[in-house]
Parts: sequence; structure tokens; C-alpha cells
Amino acid sequence: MDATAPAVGIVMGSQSDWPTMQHTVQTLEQLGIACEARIISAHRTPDRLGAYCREVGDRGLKVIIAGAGMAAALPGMIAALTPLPVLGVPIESESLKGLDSLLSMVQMPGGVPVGTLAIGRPGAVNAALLAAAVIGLSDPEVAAALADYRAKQAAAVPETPGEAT
Ligand code: RP5
Repeated sequence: MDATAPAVGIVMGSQSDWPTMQHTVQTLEQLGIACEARIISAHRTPDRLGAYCREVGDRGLKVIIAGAGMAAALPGMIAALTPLPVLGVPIESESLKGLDSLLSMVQMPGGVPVGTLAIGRPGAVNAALLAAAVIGLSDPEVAAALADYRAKQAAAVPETPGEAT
């Protein structure tokens, strides 16, 4: 893989999604996977969405991760407009705590899949790890980085509980 060309496109519906989606970027960086981040709203910037989806395949992106909140149409629309695998991160909304985002993202009609992750930060981190697993199928360096990440994660879990804080 060309380490400088982004392999993962991270798209979010609003600047307000960045505190969550930055965890996707950080996790990909830990794994040495180049990515790009864009703000594109399915509802507020539909032309930007169309333009991005038309060119992602040509630029060599392999996976798209889309974070959105409320009526979270973004990942579904990207899945409709590109052949790339699309992972969705439901953003924790203020009023309904992300249940709105989760349900609107996960309930795709048959034929247009979105791999929907957990609400909020765990989903943002897991989307990066899942993208790494997909890319790792054909990239031994990424597969090794992911194996290392998981080994470190396992080593960091104590065998017995400490004092409750
Ligand atoms: C969605 O609406 C965004 O993904 C965001 O989670 C939500 C609220 O956006 P802002 O009003 O904070 O810009 O499109």
C-alpha cells in the first residue's frame, strides 16, 4: 500500500461530529493507515456528497467510514453511490442519545449494506479496527499492525481487579 495515499475516507455530517470521529483517525494513525477526513452532510451539502462519491474509487480509497447523527442518512447515501464498503458510526445525539442515529443508520433496505457500529466513541474506534481488518486481508503490514494492537490490548487487561475508585 502507498503509505501516503489515503486508504480510508472518513466522512462526517457536521463539525460537531469531530470529537467522536477523531477517535477513528487516531486509531487508524496508530495502525499506520493513511486516511482523510471530510465534512459532508447528506442533507445540508448534497452536491458535495455526490462529488465525493463520484471520485473516491478512482483515488484508491478502500473503505469509507461515515459518522452522522440524528436522521443519519450519510452512510446509507454513500453506500448507495459507491461500491466501496461503508461503515457507519452513529453519533450520540443530544436529544435521543444516539438511538435516532443508530436506528436510521442500521435499518438499511436489503441490497444496500452499511456496516453499523456502536454509538459514539466505541463505534468510532471499532470502525477503524474493522477497516484495518478489511485492508489487512490484502496488506500484510496492516494485518501485522492490527495483530500487534490486539496483543497490546490483551496484555493491558489485568487478571485480577484492583481497588474500586
Ligand atoms: C447530522 O446532524 C450531523 O451528523 C450531526 O450529528 C447532527 C447535528 O449537526 P449540527 O446541527 O451539530 O451541525 O447531520
